[in-house]
Amino acid sequence: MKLVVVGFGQCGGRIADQFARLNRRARSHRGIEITPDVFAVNTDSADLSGLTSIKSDYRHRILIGGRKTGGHGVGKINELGAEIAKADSDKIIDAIRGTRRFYESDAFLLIASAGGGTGSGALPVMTRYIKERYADKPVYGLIIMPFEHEETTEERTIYNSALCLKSINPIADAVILVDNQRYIRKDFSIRYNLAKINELIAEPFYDLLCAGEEKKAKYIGAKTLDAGDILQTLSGWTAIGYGKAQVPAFNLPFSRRSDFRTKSTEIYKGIQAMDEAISELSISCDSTDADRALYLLSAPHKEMNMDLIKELGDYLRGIAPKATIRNGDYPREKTAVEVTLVLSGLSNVEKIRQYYSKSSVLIPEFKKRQKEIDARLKTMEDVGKDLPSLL
Ligand SMILES: Nc1nc2c(ncn2[C@@H]2O[C@H](COP(=O)(O)OP(=O)(O)OP(=O)(O)O)[C@@H](O)[C@H]2O)c(=O)[nH]1
Ligand SMILES: [Mg+2]
Repeated sequence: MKLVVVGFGQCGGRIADQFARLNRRARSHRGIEITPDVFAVNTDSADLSGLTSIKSDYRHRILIGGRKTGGHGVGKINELGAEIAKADSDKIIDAIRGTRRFYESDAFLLIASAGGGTGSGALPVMTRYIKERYADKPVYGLIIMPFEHEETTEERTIYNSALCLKSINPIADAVILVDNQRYIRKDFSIRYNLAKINELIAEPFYDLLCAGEEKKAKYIGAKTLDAGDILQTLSGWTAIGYGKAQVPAFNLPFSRRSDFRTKSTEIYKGIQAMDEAISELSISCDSTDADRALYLLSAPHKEMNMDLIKELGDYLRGIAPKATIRNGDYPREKTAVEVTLVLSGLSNVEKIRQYYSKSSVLIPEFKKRQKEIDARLKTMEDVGKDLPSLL
């Protein structure tokens, strides 16, 4: 599957940059193209300069709102981010129109943080414009939720997130949710290592996008997972996960492959990888709530067998009983059994519910505070009303 990737704001731009690196890896290791073009859009010129893998010309690193923001961002005001994106939408659409072999791409992936200003405001607006312009291609959002400490220290983060999610949901074909906080649960040392978190966020897409683009016979599985399966699965609120279980580099002699113990070890490894994919989902959600699901098994040829694929399917059926399940296998030379999992069509995501309810409380509070500020300003003005003015 081929995606045209556009990152908005600092977070979106950096993760889009990571997708550009995934594409480079796919091209050099596998001779495959997964992102025909990658763009970064920002109101902050320094953030655009900090990227390393997206092409550095102005058509790929697109500065918007130059006159309004002076190239310094919108300072967390996502209404301003949205306004600037509306005014400069032509600039972005023009750049996308220049994508190499655009007709070969299957969909758009737009990326941004929910809690910032530029990305959070621009992403829903541009989703709408891109959908209007390219009615035949789905548009997916990849939205990054803030860390917990940001939510507690800055209420605007919660409000921005609620507004961004509420605006994107009715227009995007699917919204893949990523909770920053979940990436530091296991390893607190990566808390300030955003580059590492970005790698973890993008990694599950690697095999998922490559599998259907594979051309060499030895890497084609019994059931290829192609763009059609992914397009049919992605719908509404979505979570993505990835897990792996190492297998010994030097495997058992061929003669023992049919041994039942070997087979059960393979199945155990597959289940272990699936378990990890479930517990490492990009957002906490209730799997029984999923309307659609998809899993991709990627492993060395000799670790793969139909029993394993069936076992994984049965296992997933157990945790997502209502979902239409699609699957595929992707034989690769690697030292691990890997599972990529997508749960889509989620109807009850606690995190979103919390953003919505907390923001509803915040709106009157923000209004009250603004009134108080206006009143104080007015009082101060009154005190100085008899002074002459220099203007
Ligand atoms: N995972 C991840 N999160 C990031 C990264 N950079 C920023 N964030 C998160 O994104 C949110 C801040 O949004 P930014 O993307 O910096 O904001 P912006 O879209 O550039 O908007 P303004 O700077 O306000 O104009 C916070 O929740 C950060 O934790 C990153 O590289 N990776
Ligand atoms: Mg910024």
